[in-house]
Amino acid sequence: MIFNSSYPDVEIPKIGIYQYATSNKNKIADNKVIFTDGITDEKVTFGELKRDSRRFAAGLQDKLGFKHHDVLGIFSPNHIDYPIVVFGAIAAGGKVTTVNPKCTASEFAFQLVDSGASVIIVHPEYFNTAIKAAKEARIPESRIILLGNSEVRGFRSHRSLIGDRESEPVSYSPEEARTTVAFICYSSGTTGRQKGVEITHTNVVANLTQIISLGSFRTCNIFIGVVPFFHIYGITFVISLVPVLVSGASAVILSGFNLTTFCRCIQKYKVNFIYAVPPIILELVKFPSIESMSNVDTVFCGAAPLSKRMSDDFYNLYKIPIRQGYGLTETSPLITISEEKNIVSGSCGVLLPNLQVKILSEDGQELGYDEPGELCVRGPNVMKGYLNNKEATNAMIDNDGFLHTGDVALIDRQGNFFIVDRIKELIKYKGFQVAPAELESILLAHPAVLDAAVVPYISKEMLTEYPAACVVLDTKYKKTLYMSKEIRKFVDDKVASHKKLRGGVLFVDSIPKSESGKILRRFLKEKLKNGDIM
Ligand code: 4UU
Repeated sequence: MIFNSSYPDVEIPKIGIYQYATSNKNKIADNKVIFTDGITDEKVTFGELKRDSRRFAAGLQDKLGFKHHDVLGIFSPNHIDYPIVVFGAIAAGGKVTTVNPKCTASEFAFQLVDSGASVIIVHPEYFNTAIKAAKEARIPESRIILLGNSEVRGFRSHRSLIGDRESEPVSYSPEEARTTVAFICYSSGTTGRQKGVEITHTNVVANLTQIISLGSFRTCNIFIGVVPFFHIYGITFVISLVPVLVSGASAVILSGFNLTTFCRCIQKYKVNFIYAVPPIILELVKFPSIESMSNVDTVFCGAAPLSKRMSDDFYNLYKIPIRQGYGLTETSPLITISEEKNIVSGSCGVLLPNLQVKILSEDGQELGYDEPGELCVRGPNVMKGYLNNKEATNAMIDNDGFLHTGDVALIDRQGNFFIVDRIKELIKYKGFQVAPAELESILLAHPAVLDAAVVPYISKEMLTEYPAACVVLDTKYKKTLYMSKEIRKFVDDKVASHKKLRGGVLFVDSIPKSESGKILRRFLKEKLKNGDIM
């Protein structure tokens, strides 16, 4: 059966992201502060966001020849100027590819080349990596721009591009909004390596309209934005769209999570709405800080599984129920959300309006209520496709327009969704994606490794998954702790921090595979539970 949202469909404005975000339906004053840097207390008002993003768009056009459909890559932790850069590129009619600042130079270069980026905006701290990546991606150094004020070795800052001219933001017809790509985010989807997810203007506008239509954000006025802006969670939620759209809202921005700073900011800025991922919830449970949470009425958690037990422990301590959201980069991002007045512990909520879902059994039959199966979803927030990869797009979106999520879900008769398992290869370390295929190809390049598979080691204690390698060693080598360390170092030196083999190495005699050569990961996951991991 097909499950429909219990909410009536809402009308999705068929306009560009910039027009939607600045349409100012809520009559927000230009001098209203919408972003505050939680460390430096620097502020950006609604008027400044509009003015500086238009001026930055003009700078990109006049000084770098940035044109409609050009791609800008941003390589930075959360920063008060991040939204201005993103809105500027969008106002100029460009696309934005957001890059995890922890990426190595090669990983960054891959994303630059794959997305076709022609301009790099980099946080000064990550400048050296950007220089190397630009060289590898053959992007001239003159197109590397530093985020903020500082100018290093003659490289321009993005603020120096902000002159007096304000560019008129590019606007789109309904058809153009539907088909024009605004963001190219990277995700491995259900299988293989990272791929560029093409997210259109309508995808983003649709998802925000779907979420806002539930009225959930009515009472919330101060958000804290620690979820990374490069990730789809950060892009659509914290990068100003929600704060701007919701009357009177503002967001406190932090560049990373540190429990003490986080709690201090919540108290200082009287934050009432927290966006979190499960590891943040875990920290708040392990090291309770009841006092700092006195203004908080909403805690929102997503991007990875949160157990019922952890939700309940949190509630018992703070008396705040956790609202969950579930989604994918490929669905721009949200599919389900817990209703404000009906939060079911352990559930990731109910289906957003305008969405339809089917639950499929292993042999492709449509299932009913209370029957777990693969969740497939159709609606206006489903991505356009994977960039230059028709095959991967067709493998994920079926002929009826349903996107196959690779997650196993169960829907109860009240319409509550529960994510019970994941059948795709993807590993989520603290909400960050790790694609096993990428680590496997590195492992196979090690002279001692005959075959390898990477699977998640589930740490109940840390509430996350660690990438662990199952390795078949060449008989010339010994299965020792030394060998395991050597293999880990071999991989860890080549990848961003969240991809490191924190789950260790398990030496096995063979990698079980199906007749078609697919790694039987479930079997290896079981093996890890009892194996002698080194
Ligand atoms: C169990 O993680 C995301 C997007 C998350 C998101 C965004 C905005 C959550 C709440 C929100 O408000 O995207 P990706 O592409 O990095 O990873 C997608 C995968 C899913 O397929 C699923 O396996 O991350 C897992 N996931 C979850 N699992 C995401 N949310 C949840 C969840 N419970 N609540």
